[in-house]
Amino acid sequence: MPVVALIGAQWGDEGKGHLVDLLAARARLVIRYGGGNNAGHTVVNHLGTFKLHLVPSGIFDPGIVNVIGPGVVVNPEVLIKEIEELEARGVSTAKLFVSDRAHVIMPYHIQLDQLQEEARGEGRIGTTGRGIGPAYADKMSRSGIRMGDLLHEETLLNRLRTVLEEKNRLLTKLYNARPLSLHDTYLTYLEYGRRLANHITDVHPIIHRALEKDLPVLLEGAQGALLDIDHGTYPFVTSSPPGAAGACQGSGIGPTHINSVIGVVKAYTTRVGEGPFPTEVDGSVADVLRQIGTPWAEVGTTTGRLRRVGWFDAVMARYAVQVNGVDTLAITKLDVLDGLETLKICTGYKLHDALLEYPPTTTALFDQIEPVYEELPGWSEPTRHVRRFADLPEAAQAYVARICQLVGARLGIISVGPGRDQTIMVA
Ligand code: 2SA
Ligand code: MG
Repeated sequence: MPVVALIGAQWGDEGKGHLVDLLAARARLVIRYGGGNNAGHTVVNHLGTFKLHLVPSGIFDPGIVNVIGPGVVVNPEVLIKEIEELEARGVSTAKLFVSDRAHVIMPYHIQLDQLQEEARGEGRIGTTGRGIGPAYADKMSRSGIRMGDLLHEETLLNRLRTVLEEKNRLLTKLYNARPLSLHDTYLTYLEYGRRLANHITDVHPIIHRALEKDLPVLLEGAQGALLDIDHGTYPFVTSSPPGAAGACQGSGIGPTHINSVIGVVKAYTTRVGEGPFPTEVDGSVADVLRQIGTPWAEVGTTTGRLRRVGWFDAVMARYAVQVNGVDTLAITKLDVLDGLETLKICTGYKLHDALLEYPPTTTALFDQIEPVYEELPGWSEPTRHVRRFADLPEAAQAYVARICQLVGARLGIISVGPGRDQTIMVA
């Protein structure tokens, strides 16, 4: 494993955290490159169950350097809590580094995220309300505050003075909300800077040296390719590029360094928040897919929202594979399908008389399409305990093989449960 990007190839929640935890064992450097605490990775290992929002999943291995890259937006309060919790449970964060170039999620970003969602009414995106969109918008419009700024009193004060004036005008005039105090905000964020001072640094030399030495590097994706700001189901997307290109940009690693892109897909499909979802189902199949009552029920790690569920959509997944140059597929949660009599895979969309091979580019068109399904036989035997591909029920082998054929990537990993060992390494 030289340099591997592990990305979600659906709408997030594909079970990336579980795989990163597994693959991190082979890495020496794990980098989170995008998103913020809208991500929530559940990791179950020998130390227990952890829900990480910002800290890379390589943190459990003391031999691994973990980096929060320049492309991440960081809520320092959340990061501090996460570090304290890890330390309290015996996990060292001594080798956790946060890019001084990463942008800070400020209180007004969170406020604006929520106010904008309210203002959108019926057209709301269903954001996680964590300030992600406004923080990225400020970065792009060059009004952002960066993690490095928290370490310099004067820089922080000057930056805040300019930015807060504008934000307070927006909050009070447009949304009738209360203005933020320069003094309090300054002191709070200066204190965050002090608490994180040992972690905030220029991460470029760390990353560059690892590449020079050919050390195995894992780029840990958050969210999913279909939530991509450019290639996703806009406007029902997140405000960053969560895919392979984002892995390069958000870490500062050039594309020629990336040796493999692993796309993670669930054996079915889920989505939280609003937006198109052609293969969505309800009723008894949805109940099976949601796994309510189990610790791994389809409930968002970050917001606790019930996830929408549906059949595997090979049109969307193939598109994600193409856009991101995914060469290897990791198929998670195959065990959830145990016991279903027949399984459906969406192989195309019907739009009036035409058959589409690619996803539509607008929400209006998504409303008019009908998924075309292929039906495959299910299996009744439980797969939780299977550790070798050949030991899977034949129908399960055929199901995953068909997925790979349809999306155009080779099969690498199958997971059949939340535990680290509930994994089938195919190649
Ligand atoms: P935002 O808050 O601006 O990013 O919301 C915009 C849309 O993006 C969706 N969104 C997500 N959907 C699924 N999973 C997410 N995070 C995972 C989690 C972590 C992961 O478990 O929480 O898989 O990496 C995530 N984050 C954002 C959101 O629902 C809106 O539709
Ligand atoms: Mg998740």
